[in-house]
Amino acid sequence: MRIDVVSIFPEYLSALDLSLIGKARQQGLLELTVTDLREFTTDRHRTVDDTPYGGGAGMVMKPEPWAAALDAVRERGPAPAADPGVAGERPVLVVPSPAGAVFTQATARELALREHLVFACGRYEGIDERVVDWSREHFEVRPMSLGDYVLNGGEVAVLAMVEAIGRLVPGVVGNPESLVEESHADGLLEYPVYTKPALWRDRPVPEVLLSGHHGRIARWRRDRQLQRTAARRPDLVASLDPAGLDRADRAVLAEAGWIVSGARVVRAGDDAPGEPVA
Ligand code: 6GU
Repeated sequence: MRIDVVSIFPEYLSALDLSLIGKARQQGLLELTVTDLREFTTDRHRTVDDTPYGGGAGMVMKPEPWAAALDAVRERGPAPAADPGVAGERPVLVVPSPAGAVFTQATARELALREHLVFACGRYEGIDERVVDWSREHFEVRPMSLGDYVLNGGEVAVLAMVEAIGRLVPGVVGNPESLVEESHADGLLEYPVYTKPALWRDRPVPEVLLSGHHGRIARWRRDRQLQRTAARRPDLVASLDPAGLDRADRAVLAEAGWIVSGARVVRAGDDAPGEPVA
């Protein structure tokens, strides 16, 4: 996979030299290039922003440097792959913005399958919208947000997105099994984990985990996932597919105040008995 990041603060992205992602780059699993947007300015002051048409606070990123930078990145992109499944596919242009669609584990899984990802880090009030429109001629454009809060620019969001995507690229995470049992893998939060010592500051590790009984351990972990998700992320519980819930799952959810009604999981009391049952 090839990843390009365009930013006026390339040093921000130096964290991608470290840890798992840094190692994947050294191993050639990920090819990552950070490009300084100011290299594509033409004036003496290397200007990347200007005042907004229509007035208002803040500055807007000018279109010309962005177009030149994105042209350069596109030309440096991977040659059409030998695999007919990816040959000829357009690069993805991720535009980090609090006004984007929310970036989820499903987004990370989807983007991990792509050949070439380009991240356009905006600063100030954002990039002139015409850059985004024009980019659709050459890229699959994906405005993406980390969540409902505002950062000063896209760089920190790109660090998060590249890490979430990069670890799903085959070979980047040493033991692929660790990707199966983690938070969001199956729409639930991860179960709590423990290590030695078995007794620490008067607190024992839950006994079942020392039992060696794999079936009971799996059930205990599943129960904790369901309880934790119900307590912390009711939005995720409401998105569960009842087809994936066995009797024991349903009992745990009922204890937490959630019942299966037709094809949905709903808060007990919110079920609509008049509705047709799927
Ligand atoms: Cl992707 N960018 C910015 N600037 N702020 C954000 C964000 C992205 N996601 C949440 N807040």
